[in-house]
Amino acid sequence: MSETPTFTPRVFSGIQPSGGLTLGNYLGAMTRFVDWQDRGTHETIFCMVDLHAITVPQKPETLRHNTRELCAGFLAAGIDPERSILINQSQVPEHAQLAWVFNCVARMGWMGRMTQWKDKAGKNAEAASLGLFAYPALMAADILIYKSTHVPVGDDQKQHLELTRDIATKFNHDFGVELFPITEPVIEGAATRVMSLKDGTKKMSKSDPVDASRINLTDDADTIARKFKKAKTDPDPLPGHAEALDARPDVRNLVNIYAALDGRDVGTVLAEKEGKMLGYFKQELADLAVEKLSPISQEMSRLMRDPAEIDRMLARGAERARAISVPILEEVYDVVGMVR
Ligand code: AQP
Repeated sequence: MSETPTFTPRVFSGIQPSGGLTLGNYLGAMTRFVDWQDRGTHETIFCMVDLHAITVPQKPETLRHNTRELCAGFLAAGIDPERSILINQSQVPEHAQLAWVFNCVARMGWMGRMTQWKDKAGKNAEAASLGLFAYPALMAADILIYKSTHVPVGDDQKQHLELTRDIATKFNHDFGVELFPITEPVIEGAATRVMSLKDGTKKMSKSDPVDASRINLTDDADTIARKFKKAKTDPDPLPGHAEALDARPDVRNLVNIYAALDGRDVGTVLAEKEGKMLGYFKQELADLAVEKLSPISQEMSRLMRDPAEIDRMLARGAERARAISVPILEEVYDVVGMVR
């Protein structure tokens, strides 16, 4: 009997440069990435997934700008390009090469069931790009081209990670190997799903046409305060425990954001703030958000003054990433039967 292989403990995660970073990306993803890096138990690889961004139309100059700005966001939030590998996906071609192999492993039915595909393609699936449909196979390749063992993400990515596990399992089974690990999704923290400020049942999203629905990491203090002030809520005061927020999704969202920004759990926050009116709480929330986010946005603008330095950093990241991804792709090609 063959022994189960042990995989290098390795964390991978990515963010699309499809717009500016939101508070949802920051709390649901970025702060978790920094935790993993600082824990030092795993190799950490973080990626600007520019190939994912073009599954919907992007203006080339805007995409370049957003990729650099996202890189500045990673750095400003605390990702250290020495301790972590920081890359943009298109500079590591093995992602796309493995994605093709996975396109041939994944089944049409699996892809058709993805809620993100149904949401984004909507009723007009005929007009959506083939890339949007195949998106989860590329995401599986992003993760598995490094044989990543752990992937920290927001709650919305859960289904894509299950699909990544299905692809790894099917590949290993079809070829009688144990080449890929069955990656663990890591969805943790007080803000795994930050909701729109205008609709507490809808995810805060960088491509939402309504800017007031989200906090952008580049928003200034006045804008942050105004957006929280105008966030949808109800006239009741804050309750003393979390269950009482079950029927109040808009208020629950603001409390979750407060707890995540303050590094405390929702129960502790509510025990302290019970009975406060929402107008007052929104002001406190705005002050806390400005305190936490303005050093990040200031650092992002400083870094964006030297885009050539960002490009150099990304080229160096790609070199380090390829030292891992090239041998893994070769292993895959050998297993699949490619002559090389
Ligand atoms: N609202 C959110 N709450 C918590 N986590 C979130 N993430 C995104 N939105 C929230 C997490 O951020 C990481 C990167 O996501 P992404 O930007 O690559 O893709 P997305 O999930 O599709 O995010 P958007 O903002 O909705 O982008 P668009 O509008 O371009 O589709 C992931 O870990 C995600 O879970």
